[in-house]
Amino acid sequence: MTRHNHLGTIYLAVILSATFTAAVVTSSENEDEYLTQKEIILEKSYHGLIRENETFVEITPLIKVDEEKICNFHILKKPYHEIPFEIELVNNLGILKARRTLNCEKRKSYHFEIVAIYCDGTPSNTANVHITVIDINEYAPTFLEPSYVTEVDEGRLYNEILRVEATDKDCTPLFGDVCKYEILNNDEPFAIDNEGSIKNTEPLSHRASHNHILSVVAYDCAMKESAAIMVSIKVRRVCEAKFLGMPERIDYTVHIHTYIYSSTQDRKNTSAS
Ligand SMILES: [Ca+2]
Ligand SMILES: [Ca+2]
Repeated sequence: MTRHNHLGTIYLAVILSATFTAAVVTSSENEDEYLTQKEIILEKSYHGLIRENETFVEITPLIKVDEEKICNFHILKKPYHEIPFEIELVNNLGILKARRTLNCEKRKSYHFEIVAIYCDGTPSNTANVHITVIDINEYAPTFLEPSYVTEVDEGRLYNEILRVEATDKDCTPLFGDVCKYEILNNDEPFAIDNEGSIKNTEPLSHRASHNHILSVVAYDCAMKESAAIMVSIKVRRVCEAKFLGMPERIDYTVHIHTYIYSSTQDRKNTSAS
């Protein structure tokens, strides 16, 4: 082998080696790029809001994908976890919908995972989805009792005659807490506070009215009104003799005692004599 030929062989080997190395580097870069692309298909997590009477989920941020690469979505289901949602690909967006109307009184939020499916069938990275069910005011308050009856003495001012109570089935404080009670009769001497406590605003008279019948309603904090219930307040007559009678009875007992005592003494004296 001449010296020239030997140099030529070395030169060829160097070129081949460089080409091979370049090819390996390019292939590895492509793979990295492919993996990176896979990883950024979905965000780490998405937050959804859905109103109780609707099925469309308003999602933030939007689940944006490239329809040339992505052909579908899947919700990853866990055993025994009901996920009443479905997701479909529409115009490069993942659209989440509830399969039925939801009820925040039963469940206020849902959490599950989704993946995008590449057109070759392989899945993308997974993303968390948190969905909150927004309350709507579908319930009016209802009273614990269908009606209330009580009795009071005439001539007295009470701090509280009785307390009525209503509850509301909605799941948020605005729609589900009872904020106010009201007596609908304008001409009755009673007041009710926001806790449902009823008192009289002037002493009652049995002679003027034996029984006051009030119509009472409750409101939730968004002022949705309940059906009215009846509160019946009977006025007990307070007999004046009741108070005057007490000392008389004591006197009477003392007299009897004195009578018995003196009779016994008399009998003793008689038998002794
Ligand atoms: Ca509700
Ligand atoms: Ca309500």
